[in-house]
Amino acid sequence: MSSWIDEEHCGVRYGLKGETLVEETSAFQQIRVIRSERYGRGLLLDGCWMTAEQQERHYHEALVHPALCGAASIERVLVIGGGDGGTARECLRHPDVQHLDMVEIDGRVVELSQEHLPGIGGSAWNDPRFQLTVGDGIAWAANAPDQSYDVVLVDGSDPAGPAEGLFNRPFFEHCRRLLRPGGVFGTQSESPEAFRDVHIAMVRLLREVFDHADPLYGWVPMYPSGWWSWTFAAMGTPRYRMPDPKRAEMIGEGCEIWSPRWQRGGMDAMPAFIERELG
Ligand code: SPD
Repeated sequence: MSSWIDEEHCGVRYGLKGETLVEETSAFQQIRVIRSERYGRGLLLDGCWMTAEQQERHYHEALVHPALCGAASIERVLVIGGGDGGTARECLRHPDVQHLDMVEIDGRVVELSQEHLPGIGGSAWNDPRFQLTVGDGIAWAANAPDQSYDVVLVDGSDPAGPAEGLFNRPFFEHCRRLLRPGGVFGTQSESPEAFRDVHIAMVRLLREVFDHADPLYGWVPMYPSGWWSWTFAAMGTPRYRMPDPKRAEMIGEGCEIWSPRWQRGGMDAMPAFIERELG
């Protein structure tokens, strides 16, 4: 039976009509898998929209390709979070990736995604380059050796519950330490409207920790306000601004949203109020 399934945020509801397929509480959070009329099957964590089959590309392509097309080398990639598999899937479309570590804290998110949303992770789950660790990504970042990755991507949820530690200085400093020269860091950086203060604080902090950090603006229609951002950071040169033409061509055909042109526009689309606040 269809009914409204909503995320409530600051007095506004963001909803899809559909039915709940699974609802359970893991050791970390409440997990809900739904089937919606408009966007296919979807996933909510602690009542917040994470993904849906017919909308996930807006999010995953935007998080992955600026980093993977920009970094000097992309042999070794680390994904923190990303339990639905969509970020890993997009990374592994790049043939130059030789090894991808994904560290997801909640094994139930992985299991339920594999069972109910198999198209999101797609072939990533069985890719020989893919190594899943169910564990704490913050501890992983703190303990991994210096310069052990070319790209570090953070695909977490909002800054509450298990994802809270993915938004602070010590974590970002470890991510910087993990990068090889020419490496790129990328993270989802919340909505410039619905999470305005969190978004601005994140960009400011990343600009303090790295030589360069720039947000990219796009849309994930089911997220609060629909207006979303991802922020990329690097030392030395802002390589994430300059997609390698060969890599871009290789993956471009299979992208629904991302293209070098879309990325340029999204990075130029910083609203005036944020430009002013960032100085
Ligand atoms: N408010 C939603 C933020 C969600 C970010 N992660 C989504 C997971 C998709 N792989």
